[in-house]
Amino acid sequence: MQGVNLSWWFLVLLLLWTFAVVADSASVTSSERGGVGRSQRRGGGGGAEKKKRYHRIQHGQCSYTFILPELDGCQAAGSTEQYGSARSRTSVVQRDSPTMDGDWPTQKLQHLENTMENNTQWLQKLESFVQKTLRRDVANIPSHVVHNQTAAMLEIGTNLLTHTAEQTRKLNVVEAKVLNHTSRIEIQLLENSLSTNKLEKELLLQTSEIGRLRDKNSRLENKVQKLESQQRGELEDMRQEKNRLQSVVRTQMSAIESLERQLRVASSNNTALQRQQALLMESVHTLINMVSATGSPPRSQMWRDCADVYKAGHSVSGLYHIYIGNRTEPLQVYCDMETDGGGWTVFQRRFNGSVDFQRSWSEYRMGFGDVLGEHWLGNEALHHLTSQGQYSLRVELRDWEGNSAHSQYDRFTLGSERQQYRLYLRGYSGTAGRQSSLASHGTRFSTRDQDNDNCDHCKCALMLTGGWWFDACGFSNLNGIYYAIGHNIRKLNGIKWHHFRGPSYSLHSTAMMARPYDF
Ligand SMILES: [Ca+2]
Repeated sequence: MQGVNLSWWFLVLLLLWTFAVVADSASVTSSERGGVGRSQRRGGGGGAEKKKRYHRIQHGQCSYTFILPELDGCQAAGSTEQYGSARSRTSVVQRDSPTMDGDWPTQKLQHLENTMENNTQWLQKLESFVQKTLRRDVANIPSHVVHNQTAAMLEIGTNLLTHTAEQTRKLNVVEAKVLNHTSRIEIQLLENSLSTNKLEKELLLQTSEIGRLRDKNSRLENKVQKLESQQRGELEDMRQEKNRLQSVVRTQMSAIESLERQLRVASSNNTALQRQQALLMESVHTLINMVSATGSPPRSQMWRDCADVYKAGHSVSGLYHIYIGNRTEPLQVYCDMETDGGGWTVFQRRFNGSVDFQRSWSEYRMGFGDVLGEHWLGNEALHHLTSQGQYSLRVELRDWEGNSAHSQYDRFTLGSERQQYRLYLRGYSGTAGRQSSLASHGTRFSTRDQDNDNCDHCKCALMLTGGWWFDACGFSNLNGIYYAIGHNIRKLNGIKWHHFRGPSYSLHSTAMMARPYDF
């Protein structure tokens, strides 16, 4: 009986030790989840009790308490706990959280598998030992003791199996988690490598783009530098050109000033010559008076105009002497004895441009030119002629194409010099336009030195040249500049009769003549 008891106790001790090892393995898994070790064999979780393990067995009326030392090498430190078996086999198990070492799940699994295998071997050994011991001692053991021990053993075995199944389930869960985690990490790694590739490609693209932009920038800088140098050159050229033009302008200005000085001298000379001419004319008139006083013709031959000459039997056009206004001195005139019945006293003729009609007031008053050629009889003589009675006016015109036309006025009177030789006309007819090109309402005579026109802000005699009855400035000027053929178009200051050939056509020949209205 004593031998049976000793064997039994030995068996219980072995079972408890095995159970402690299995409980350690279980606590590894439990601690992985952050939980507190829940081994039912542990007699509480106090700090001091961690060094020792208490196991209590009830056997009939007696209870037995076993105190087992903690296994060597079991330490808890930080995130890692080390567990040692009875054979000092150690392994490292890491927590579920991701760590730097990728092999820890494999190691942990290996460790757990090894532990389970050891446990299984120990269980098998225990079973065989128990069977042997039981067989040897079973005859000596009372049947109720055997029953009790067998029940306790079965209970322990069942607990061990349950625990093993639980461990296996947990192992599966851990394995699945590890696999999930690994695949997640792999996927993440793959994604990371993909995005890294993408970023590298983008980086390459950006680098090439930056290089391209740098090239472009350098090209543009070169271009800008070229343009700047070109502009500098052009600016320099323009500056030189400007200086040259300024010097030319200065030269021109000095030339103009000297010309103006010469012009002033020439005009003063001209005035002196005019004075000399007037003196000579007075001398000539005095001589004519003296001659006529000595030998004046008979009263019957003192014709007042060319109509009288015509009536006296002279029907050939030419130079005749007439005595206007009972004057004693004769006046040489050209008589037209052919046009419209003859008897016309001509006071203006132009046909070749041989005489300059750009004359002063006094010259137009006294008359100028050659009586047989181009001439102006004189405003004073004309005033006296038209004051003798009722006179008509006829204007003969011819253009450069050989066309002739005329304008005729039934009534023609010229005022005195005090009236600025005002022109009065009435009764227009003729072929040189359906209306008169001469103003008929008392237009005054103007020359370059006497502005009597109706233009308030201009001098028609200066613009259109010659002496004439300028209105403002009117439709005619037969005393303008004589332009030769080919130069007579688009000339506003030529010999103009607006209603015959327009405002800018300069005519070939003209004649103005007077004749008594009742001729
Ligand atoms: Ca004026």
